[in-house]
Amino acid sequence: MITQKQIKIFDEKISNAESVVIFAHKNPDGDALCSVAALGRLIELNYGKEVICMYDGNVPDNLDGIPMRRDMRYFEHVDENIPVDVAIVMDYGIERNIGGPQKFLKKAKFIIEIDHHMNDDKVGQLCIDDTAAAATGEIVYELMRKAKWQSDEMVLTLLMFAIVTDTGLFKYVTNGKVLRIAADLVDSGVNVQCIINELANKPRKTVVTEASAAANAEFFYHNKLAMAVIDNKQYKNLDGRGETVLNLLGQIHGLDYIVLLKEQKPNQIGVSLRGRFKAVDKFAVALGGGGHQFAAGAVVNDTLDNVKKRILDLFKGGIK
Ligand SMILES: [Mn+2]
Repeated sequence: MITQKQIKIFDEKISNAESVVIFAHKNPDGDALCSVAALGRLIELNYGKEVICMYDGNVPDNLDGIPMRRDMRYFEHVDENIPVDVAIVMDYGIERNIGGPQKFLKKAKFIIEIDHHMNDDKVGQLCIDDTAAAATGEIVYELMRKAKWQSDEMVLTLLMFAIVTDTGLFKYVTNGKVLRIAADLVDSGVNVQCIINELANKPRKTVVTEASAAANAEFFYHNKLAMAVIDNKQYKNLDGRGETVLNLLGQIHGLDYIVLLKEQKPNQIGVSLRGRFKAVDKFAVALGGGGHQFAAGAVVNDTLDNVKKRILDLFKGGIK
C-alpha cells in the first residue's frame, strides 16, 4: 500500500532535485530495465525533468526493442562527477546486486527505493516497497495512479513488459491485483501479443545453447529434480538467464524442482532455481541469494562441481 505521505515525500524530493539518477540490479531483466525506463519517463512527463537512467552488466537482446532503450546508459558512460540530488534504486533485492551504479548511490543526497524483493537491510530513505507485488512495475503503476500522474503509450507498454517478464507470462501470479493492472493496461491500448512476440526474439546461438543444456540435463532424487549446466564456454552464447532451459524442463511430468547452473566465470556460478509446485526461495537464501517463492537464484563463488554438490545436498533435505 502506497501512502499519501510517501507520495508527498517523493513529490517534494523530485520537485526540488536538479539531478535524478535511476537504476536497478546488475544484469537487468525485463522488470528491472522497464521499471527504470517507465519511472524515468513518468518523471520527465510530470515534473518536466530529464533523469539519467542507467544499468550495469548485460541487457538481454530480447529487451533491445523496449521503448526508451536508447536512453538507458551503461553506468560507465555516465560522468561519475555529476551531482546526485536524488538516486532512485529499483528492483534491487540486496545492495550488492546493484553493481557499478552503487557509486552514485553513495553520493546521493537522498535515496528512494522501489522494490518487491524481501530485504531487511534497505538502502532507501524513502522505501516504496511491496513484497506482495508480482513485479516492481506493479508498484510503479500504483504510484502513477495514486499520484495521479499523466502517462503515455511508452510508459504503459513498459509497465506491461515489466509485469509480463516477472510473472513468467502471468504464470507466477499469486493474487488478482496484477491481473487487474494488466487488464487496465490492455484497455488503455497496450498490445500483449506484440510484447510477448518481442520477448521471444533471441539470437539463434542462444536458443541452440539453451536447448542443448535442457537436452543434457541430469535428473536426481527419483526424477524430482532436474539440473542443467551451461559451462563457461557456452555461457557467452547465453542471453539473459536461460529462461528457455527452465521452461522446457519445467514441463516434465512429475518434476518438482529445476536447477540451472551457469558458469559465468571459473569459480563464479549463477544459480537459477524454479519450483513447479514447491517453493525454492529458502534454497536460494541458503546459497546467499534470494528471489520469489517459485523463482529464485543466487551467485556462488565456487567451482561448478562444488556448487553442484552443495545444491544436491541442500535439496536432499527438501525432497521427501
Ligand atoms: Mn522484479
